[in-house]
Amino acid sequence: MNKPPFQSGYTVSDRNLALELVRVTEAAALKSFHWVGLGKKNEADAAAVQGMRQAFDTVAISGTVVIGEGEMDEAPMLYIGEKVGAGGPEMDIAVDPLEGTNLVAKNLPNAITVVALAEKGNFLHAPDIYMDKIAIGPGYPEGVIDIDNNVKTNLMNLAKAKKVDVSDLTLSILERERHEEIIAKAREAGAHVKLVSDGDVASIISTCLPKSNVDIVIGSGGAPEGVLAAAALRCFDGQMQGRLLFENKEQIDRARKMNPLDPQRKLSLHDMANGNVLFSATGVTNGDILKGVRWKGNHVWTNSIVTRSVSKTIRFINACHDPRNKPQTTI
Ligand code: VTB
Ligand code: MG
Ligand code: MG
Repeated sequence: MNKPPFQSGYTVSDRNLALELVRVTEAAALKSFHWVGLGKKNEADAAAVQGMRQAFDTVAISGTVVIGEGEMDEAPMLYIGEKVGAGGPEMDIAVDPLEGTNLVAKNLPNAITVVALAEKGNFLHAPDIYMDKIAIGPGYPEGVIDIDNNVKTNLMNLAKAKKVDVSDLTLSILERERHEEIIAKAREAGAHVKLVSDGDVASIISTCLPKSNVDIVIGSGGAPEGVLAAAALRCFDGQMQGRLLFENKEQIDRARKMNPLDPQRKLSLHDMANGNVLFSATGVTNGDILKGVRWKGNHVWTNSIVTRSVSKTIRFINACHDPRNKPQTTI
């Protein structure tokens, strides 16, 4: 195992922790890309989890997974409550080792590996249920979007703030039956609709980057993915709101135990990811925000994005890896 760089380890505000985090998402991507297009989403996911888990062992932190692969009895690694890191300051960790397992299985765009860090107690403890989400990129006045407004109103307010017509806006949404009404209403209002089969974290990030035409993301997806997207948007200065979608009272009671505040309230970015936040993602398949893993001869290329809420610097990191030089636990 690598020695921690400092005796005391990293705190969330140490800027070089960002590079360590890139190694973690790279490690997950370098393991899972072997499964691209093989139709085996669980194997791809397991490989990503293994890569990510190993890479954490070399980082000088004491992390606790708060958004992870499930409960202790349902996930062998990176389960909620699991301790990761080589030792150091305590912090909370949110992971989706492979966001878009289907995308890898089918070799479709936008599969990414994702990690976010925050100081203890600063991530929403989101149960594995759905969350209603609405998100836009940076540069708009606060309050342009509201999860309680209908889709037409949100589109009109955004168009006004952007000084364009609704017909100049693109809304990205997961292609699901439950979204049929939103899709119809958005088209009725004149917006372009981009349907994606999976991966709303990448969609939400894409509202913040000039690499895509996506202006707004609306609709429900995984609640853990909502927290990860919120962590990203804290760093990119985007806007987002969420609301957990409970199916029964048992789920509500459970969420209430995990979080002190009313779990059914409208969630702001800061309700989901507060304080100092770090975010890193690496592309597995080519996508709107990142290139996927590519291999040429003995070299494997990765493309990652890493950012910190304190500086809001957005770094894209291209790396060329030579797997022959990498012992199992280091990337
Ligand atoms: C959501 C979305 C993810 O899977 O969790 C989705 O947030 C699952 O939704 O980005 P369904 O149950 O409707 O399929 C992703 O698309 C990929 O993990
Ligand atoms: Mg996952
Ligand atoms: Mg996911």
